[in-house]
Amino acid sequence: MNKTKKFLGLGAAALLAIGLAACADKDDDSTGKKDEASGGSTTSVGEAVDYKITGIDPGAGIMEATDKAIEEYGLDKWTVTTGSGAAMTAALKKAYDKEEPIIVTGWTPHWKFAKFDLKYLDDPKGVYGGEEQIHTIARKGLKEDLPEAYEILSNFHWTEDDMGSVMVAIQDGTKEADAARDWVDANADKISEWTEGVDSVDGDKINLAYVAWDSEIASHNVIKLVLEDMGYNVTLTQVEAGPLWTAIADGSADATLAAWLPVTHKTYADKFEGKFDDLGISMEGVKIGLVVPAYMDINSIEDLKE
Ligand code: PBE
Repeated sequence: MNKTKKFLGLGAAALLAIGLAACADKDDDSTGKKDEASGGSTTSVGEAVDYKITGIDPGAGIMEATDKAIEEYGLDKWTVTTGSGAAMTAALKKAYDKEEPIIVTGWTPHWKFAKFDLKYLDDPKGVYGGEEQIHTIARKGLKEDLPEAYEILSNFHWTEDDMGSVMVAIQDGTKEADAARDWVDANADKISEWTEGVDSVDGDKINLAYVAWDSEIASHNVIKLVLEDMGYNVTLTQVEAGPLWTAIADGSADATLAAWLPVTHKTYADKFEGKFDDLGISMEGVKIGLVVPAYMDINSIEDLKE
């Protein structure tokens, strides 16, 4: 089942309606690649976006994959800009509101699919992998030092709709902690599955590290509350992706919910092999790739060569 569609369908019907209404207004000519038959000058997608893919933070796995895509698809004129998840979505919104072409490094789950009508570019060479999974990883020794937290973190799993509802609430202006609290309060049954039979503790400290990607902001704020409700004193430490994996490997952070595998963070997982515990999968069927507004008339990464 197409997870993006599922997220749209179940997660944010009202937002989708707004998205579709906006979409119906789109002018077919504003595709970034003018129709040759219309007699106008032909602008390639590359020319229209100055041969730039709008990227995120340099340590993200999707940035490494995009460098590889540029090489493997022979996109010699192209570069990927660096920034952040927030800068990428701001650029996407700006272009979308003006129906201008833009190509971003994108991933699912993400609220942008609920707010904008977007599509992934096909990746026939499979550079971005297929279905990815989000793993929870911890430092060596956490199991012995904080066994209750280790068990809760191992049990933690949720769906794209769960994460989507937290992400959309944050995007709509709810404070991160409040959006997480609302979800936790509404999902006591799920949380009791993760905590069932686990003893509560008395203020033990745990340090969770994460990167400021919208998906990970949502998951870490939720698990923080779950662990706090079990008696933990939780610190969330925001870092870049490289330092995140290093912190787990050297033990300066206890755990993270931000490990995307098998492709996205393969370089980090290989580099630190044997230096972290994989506590399992919290979400299946996630995805990374190049994402464009649906009004652009390109469908494949190969179309960027033109
Ligand atoms: N992301 C979100 C991350 C993993 C989670 C896709 C931006 C990355 O590319 O490393």
